[in-house]
Amino acid sequence: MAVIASDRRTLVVGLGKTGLSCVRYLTGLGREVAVADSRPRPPGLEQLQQQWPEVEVRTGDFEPDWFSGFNELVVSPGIAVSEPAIAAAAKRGALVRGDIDLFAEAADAPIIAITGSNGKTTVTTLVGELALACGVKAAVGGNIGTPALDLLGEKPDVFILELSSFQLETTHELNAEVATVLNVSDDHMDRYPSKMAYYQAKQRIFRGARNAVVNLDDALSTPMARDTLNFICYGFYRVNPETFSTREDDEGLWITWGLDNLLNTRELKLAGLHNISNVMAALALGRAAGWPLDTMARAACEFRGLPHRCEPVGMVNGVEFINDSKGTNVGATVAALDSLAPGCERIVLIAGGDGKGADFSPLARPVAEHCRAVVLIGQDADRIAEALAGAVPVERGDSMTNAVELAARAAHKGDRVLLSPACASFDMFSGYEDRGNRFRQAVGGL
Ligand code: UMA
Ligand code: ADP
Repeated sequence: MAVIASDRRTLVVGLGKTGLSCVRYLTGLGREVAVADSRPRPPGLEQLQQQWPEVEVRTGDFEPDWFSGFNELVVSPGIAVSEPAIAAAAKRGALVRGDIDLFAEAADAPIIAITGSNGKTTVTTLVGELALACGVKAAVGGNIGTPALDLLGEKPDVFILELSSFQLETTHELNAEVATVLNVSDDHMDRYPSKMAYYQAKQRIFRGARNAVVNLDDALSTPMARDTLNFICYGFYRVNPETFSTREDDEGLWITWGLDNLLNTRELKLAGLHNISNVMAALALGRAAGWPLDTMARAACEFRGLPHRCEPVGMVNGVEFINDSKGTNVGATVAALDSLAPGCERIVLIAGGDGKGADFSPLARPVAEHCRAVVLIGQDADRIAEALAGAVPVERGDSMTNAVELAARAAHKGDRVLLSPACASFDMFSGYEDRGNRFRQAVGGL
């Protein structure tokens, strides 16, 4: 590749997966880059020093003076742009952007972009499966795992991106073929000054988009600026032309497209109403991309879902244990409780961890309606107990093993024990997978 002379010095802020992908991409274009990370030994440091020894790296506290020597900052999602050194550079006129902004500039295939407080990974993975079934070569990445810039080399027919509010904050113009905000409920309130700021970050996904997929059951999913956007809508019990919806008859609940039944939800391997909503969203995204409906419907029925998301992990003494460790905010746990209650007597909920500043009060209604008892773990156990206001008996677990034992003791035959923490896991575990795996192990040990 020809080296392009650069008139810009770029500082890559953050050296996680995203930072490395930015260095790889920018140095590949012949651009001069340096790296800053506030952690003393950030992940990827050794790889950076081996592969790009010429790239200057500074670790530890951000130095505003050093930052001011750059006219472009590419900031990783784990770092808020309100960080004083970044805010000062922006004030001075530096361009502050993220990896998705770089990606959008370079992408040479249509982008399907998915955000939302919950269901992003499920819908992104499912849209990838639909593409495969339709014979479309798709590159799937973003918040789901592979940094977007690392997808460019795949030369796909379509990019399918899961995007977080953090990634969207630093994206100026995504220009997606189709974009969606699946739903909005509180999350990351430790990072945003207000709910509005979080909501506005999500709305940036529609910038420059051609089509929007809109969830009629969540008003906050509608694009604020809609002039040039074509809408494809979905929602429960709203049968209408150009809409994915549901209708019930003696054969059960159908997903419809326009006035026609498309698939019977009994054929789905995914469980729960929230997953029917996810399937409608995925079909609508595929429809906007021009993929055939019947092939998509067949592929949706084959999709088994992902681990740690309402995943059955065992049956002990007539009690079913369900791992929803990825339920890391209040909205996810409300959805899990409402979705799983119809299939059992009562639920014993295990919840708690780091609530990221959330308001737990929306848990009170589904807990009172569906739960026999609640076992709380982690740093925000007291705040959750307060929000539940004595609706059902509450116990404290001091480890996952202890919590599972307490929950098993409280449960009756025909109940479900559900781990759906409504919180991040980092106060007790290395991540949601670790938390879910320990739950599974504890169930195995009963
Ligand atoms: N950090 C510092 N100082 C720094 C840089 C980072 O303390 O200078 C910390 C951050 O606060 C964070 C951690 O390091 O706790 C990782 O941040 P990062 O930006 O380096 O993360 P990456 O390794 O680049 O991974 C990111 C996404 N991580 C975050 O948004 C925190 C990954 O999503 C994503 O898969 C990856 O880019 C590829 O696109 C993970 C995530 O937790 C799964 N996302 C959040 C969520 O889903 O709720 C938004
Ligand atoms: P994300 O990537 O947005 O975190 P996931 O697909 O990983 O979403 O699902 C995370 C959790 O959110 C699941 O454990 C499930 O309980 C819940 N969930 C999934 N889809 C939805 C939805 N459409 N509405 C509400 N909650 C959902």
